[in-house]
Amino acid sequence: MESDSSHIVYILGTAGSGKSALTLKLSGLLFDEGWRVVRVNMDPGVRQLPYTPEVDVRDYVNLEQIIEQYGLGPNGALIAASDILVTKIDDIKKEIESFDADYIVVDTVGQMEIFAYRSAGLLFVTALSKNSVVVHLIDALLAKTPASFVSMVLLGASLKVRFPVPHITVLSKTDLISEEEIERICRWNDPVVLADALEISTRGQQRELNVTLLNALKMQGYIGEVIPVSSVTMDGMNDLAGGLEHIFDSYSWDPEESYRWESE
Ligand SMILES: Nc1nc2c(ncn2[C@@H]2O[C@H](COP(=O)(O)OP(=O)(O)OP(=O)(O)O)[C@@H](O)[C@H]2O)c(=O)[nH]1
Ligand SMILES: [Mg+2]
Repeated sequence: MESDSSHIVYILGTAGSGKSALTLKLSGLLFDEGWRVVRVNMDPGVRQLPYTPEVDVRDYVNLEQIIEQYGLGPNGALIAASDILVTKIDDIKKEIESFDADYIVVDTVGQMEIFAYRSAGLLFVTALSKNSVVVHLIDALLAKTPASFVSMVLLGASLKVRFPVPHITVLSKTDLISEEEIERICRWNDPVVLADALEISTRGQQRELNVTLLNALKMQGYIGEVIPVSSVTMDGMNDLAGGLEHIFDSYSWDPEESYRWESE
């Protein structure tokens, strides 16, 4: 792995999909492997975290104060906070860089759309490092049927459109479902298997829409490997760390072309 720049791992996923727990466990594993790791909390509204972040956006923006000052509700305040954070990117970047870490694991805000679809998230990804990977968590409990799996893959595709960096898809919280269910969901990365499953489990307009979407996702290469991971049992955590290392080892950066990743 190159040592001249840090590798940034953005953990994204729907609310409660296990982002913070994965931040704790993945960074712990990377640390045990001998890497210098920094954990960044990007959620200005979080009250409790399962880890103590080395860099914390709550040091840069005070959500309670924003709520009081502007009379905003919690979501409006989060949006305002993310806009304020944009003005502090340089300071946050400096703080992160001061650790001279190999890996920077970024735990993003619970309301995924705030990081994913507002300008702040993209500005951070662009500003922080050339070597970035998005880890998209699909909550195992939300992906048990073929149609719900397609919905989650679509969400992942919209993240790929938004963040032109390599992505890894993780099926999170796998300890909450059976081995058979894990295997079945992971096999759906084969569009033929998924199409068969949709054929059986959906009907009418829902089936038509799902199959059309599936074909589009397949054509664009948006359906790929899913790594099953549990932050409770640590099952799959080594596979995730290995997947990250593999991507970072073959990462190439061309400032002329924005982000680009050349696979081997
Ligand atoms: N069984 C099980 N529970 C998990 C796992 N990962 C997280 N959890 C639990 O799921 C809940 C949400 O986990 P978090 O890590 O806070 O999820 P999050 O995506 O950071 O949540 P928000 O930031 O609020 O969106 C907590 O009660 C965790 O203990 C897992 O792998 N297995
Ligand atoms: Mg969280």
